[in-house]
Amino acid sequence: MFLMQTTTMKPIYSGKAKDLFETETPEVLRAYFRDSATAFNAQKKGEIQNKGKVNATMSTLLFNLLEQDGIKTHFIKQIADNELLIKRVKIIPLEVIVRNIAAGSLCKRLGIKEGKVLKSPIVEFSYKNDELGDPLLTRAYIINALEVADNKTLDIISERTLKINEIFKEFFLNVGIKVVDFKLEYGTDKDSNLLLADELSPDNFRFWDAKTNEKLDKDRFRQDLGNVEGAYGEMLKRVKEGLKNEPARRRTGEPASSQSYNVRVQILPKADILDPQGQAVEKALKSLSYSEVIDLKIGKEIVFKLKSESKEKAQVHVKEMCEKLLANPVIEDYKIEID
Ligand code: ADP
Ligand code: AIR
Ligand code: ASP
Repeated sequence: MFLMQTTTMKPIYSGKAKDLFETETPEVLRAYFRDSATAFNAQKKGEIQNKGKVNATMSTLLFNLLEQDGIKTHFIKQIADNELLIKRVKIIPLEVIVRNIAAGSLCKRLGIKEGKVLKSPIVEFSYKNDELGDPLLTRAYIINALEVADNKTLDIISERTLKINEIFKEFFLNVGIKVVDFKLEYGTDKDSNLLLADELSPDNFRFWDAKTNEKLDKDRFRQDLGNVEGAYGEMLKRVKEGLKNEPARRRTGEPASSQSYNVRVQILPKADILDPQGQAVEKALKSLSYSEVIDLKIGKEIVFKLKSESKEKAQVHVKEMCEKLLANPVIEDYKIEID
């Protein structure tokens, strides 16, 4: 029904990365993804070759993935390399951000080191307003000052965003990628249905390689890290690879090719932390004339088996376990061995 769209040439909206056009059908828009890139609320501008095509294609694949899991989105169809047909919505002017690992503005705001695994995923809301620098909002600001959503809508958005986060965390870990954080936009269609809108791409996600922590997203552009195009291309490749395993996982309801790994976690007090037990043993050894013993530390070793789809996924999960429970990262170092 939407295949024969003739479209107007003048965009009804031209944003920092996309142009929106009307079509013959009032409730359908055409989104054209450009190669232009901005950062820091358009203070930094540039081009990322092939970005439009990569972002339109990745959005298509990821919106489809979410739809299969029952998430309602604005996506209709990819009609060209750079172009999608989408359902027109009234965008709620909120940037809905979910974070699994500390990075970006959270680190700046709280002085936390980049890379800290958060105790549990955080959902936060910013005002989608470039002139004001997309300020962080409280619920009261949204409900009583801006009046752009009520409490119930925010509950639904938060719950849906966390579900999307779980889908993406699992999907990307299977292809060796950690989902650090991402930004979503929601809107309502003419029948007041709440739909996930905008795009799903390295422009609005932070993706790190699970093994090397290499950044594979727009931070390469923001921080002048080089090889921006390569990173975007690599992410599209991983998404395609992940989708090859998807049907099998969905049929069985089991994680794809789950296997068992032997895990060994060694925990020791940090170098500058007092270790009275270690000191006592060192002293005792010295009194037995083993004077060559220095810097003795006493720690613990935890061993277990772990079912996981991949070694990378196991590595990430065990690290999370260490940060949350097995070790005290303030005073203890840990070493993980998996085979
Ligand atoms: P920005 O406006 O932040 O510069 P873009 O260049 O990506 O961003 O422009 C796309 C615009 O389209 C965004 O403002 C986004 O909120 C809006 N948008 C996304 N999906 C829809 C939709 N289904 N209907 C209407 N507007 C949408
Ligand atoms: N984001 C926020 N505004 C625009 C975008 N794309 C995304 C970033 C990052 C997440 O939201 O790409 O994935 C959190 O951004 P920040 O800057 O708040 O840390
Ligand atoms: N907010 C987006 C970013 O930081 C775009 C922009 O700031 O211009 O990537």
